[in-house]
Amino acid sequence: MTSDCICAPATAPGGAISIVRVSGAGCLGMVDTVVDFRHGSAASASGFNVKFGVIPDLDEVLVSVFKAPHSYTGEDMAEISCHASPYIVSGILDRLCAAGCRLAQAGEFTQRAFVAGKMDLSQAEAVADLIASDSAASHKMAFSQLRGAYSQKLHELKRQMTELAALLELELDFSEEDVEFADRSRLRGMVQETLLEVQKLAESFKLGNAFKKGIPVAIVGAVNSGKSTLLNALLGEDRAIVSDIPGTTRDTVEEVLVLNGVKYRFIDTAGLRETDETVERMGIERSFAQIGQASVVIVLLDGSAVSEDLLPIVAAVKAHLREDSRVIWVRSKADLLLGSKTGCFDPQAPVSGPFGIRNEAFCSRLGIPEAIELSALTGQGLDKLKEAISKPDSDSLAADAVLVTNQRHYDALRRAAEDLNRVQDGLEGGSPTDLVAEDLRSSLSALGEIFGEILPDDILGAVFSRFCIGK
Ligand SMILES: Nc1nc2c(ncn2[C@@H]2O[C@H](COP(=O)(O)OP(=O)(O)OP(=O)(O)O)[C@@H](O)[C@H]2O)c(=O)[nH]1
Ligand SMILES: [Mg+2]
Repeated sequence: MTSDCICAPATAPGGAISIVRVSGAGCLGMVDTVVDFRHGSAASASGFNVKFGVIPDLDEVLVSVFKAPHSYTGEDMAEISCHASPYIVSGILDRLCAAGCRLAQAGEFTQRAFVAGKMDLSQAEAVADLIASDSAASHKMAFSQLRGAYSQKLHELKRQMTELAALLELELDFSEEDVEFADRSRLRGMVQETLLEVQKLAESFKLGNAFKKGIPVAIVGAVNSGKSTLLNALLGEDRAIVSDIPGTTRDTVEEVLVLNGVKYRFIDTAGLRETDETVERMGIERSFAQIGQASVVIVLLDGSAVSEDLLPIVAAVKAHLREDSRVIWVRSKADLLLGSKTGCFDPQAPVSGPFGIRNEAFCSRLGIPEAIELSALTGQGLDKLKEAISKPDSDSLAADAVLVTNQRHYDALRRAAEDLNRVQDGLEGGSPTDLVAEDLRSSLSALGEIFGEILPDDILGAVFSRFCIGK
């Protein structure tokens, strides 16, 4: 274990109180040279202790003392709570350094906790994610990873694979006698089961990553269909330029919004229409690209337009949609619909004509399953739209499934799956047992990388450099 003592501010500038953290064997003696305690000393304190003290000519402080091994890093530690003046904080750090500490690097406290076996690497990464979490979804995923739900799932998979490896090794031991010791069909069943679980976990990265970074939602439709007005209504502010001139939005405009605890990246796009104008054409190409990339696509169809005129828009959107994206069809400008003062469609109104057509007829003419009637101007239908966007995501988040949120884990899981695939092929094709066992070992070590069991120092360094100083 590293024996030098490190110190760092653990709180960001601002606020009323700041905390300076110190860790390492002998650090409490260094704290004693900096702080005059009214009773006793930090070094002589036992277990966990909070002590009042004075730093001469600088500040009055409260020092929380944590004796090894019952601390975050597993080493002797102290947290000095002082008044939040940058002058005081740097003064304390100067004095601690003069007493023998050095300034900690980013993530060094958590790295020590990992080295001391206080947490595995995936839990250490969850600490950084927890600090960065900005929605109920990202917080929930980071917190459950920190509490070990994710590690438990991986340990279970590892246990299954170790069992497999043991069966294969057993066969290897008896190979000279030319006997197939393990029951190959049972082995195949176990590999298949484990492979499916590893693949499922790897696939969950798409959702987990989207929850963490914000699920992309594209707002698309013909020019003047009300896309920018809708973005502004969702945000509750005038973010995008709105005008009755068709082709107002030329480039994509992106804003983040949290709905039902889930973070979304709303992307307003250039309106779709035939044009020879080069810049507008480029904007429209970007709109098509967004349709292909977004997880959720809101298609605005001007409810006051002649529905047949919208057919090319529906066709163009469908042609660019990804198979796994969610489409929400919206009949916009619902306040303009005939027979409606409030914006609600009057069921007694005629079923044909540009303004009077009922929603069901509107949808069936366009060949779409259903459309939310919305007026971004009056707010009618806005809650229904928000619900349609966020309900499926908040439901899948509530399902308590273990989700992969980290690219490094995803890469390791994919490698583990590839190795297991080879194991499966090897068993099917009757490959020599030692080759199959080799692939199995390689898949086990890929899984072990997630916990940080076998990991080169440079990867460890890269993981911890994502942290802030003081964590
Ligand atoms: N009555 C009514 N008018 C609306 C509604 N939404 C937008 N408009 C009007 O429709 C016109 C076009 O609105 P925008 O939001 O700029 O439309 P857009 O789809 O972003 O248009 P482009 O950027 O040109 O593609 C503006 O005059 C808006 O005030 C609505 O719900 N009801
Ligand atoms: Mg616009």
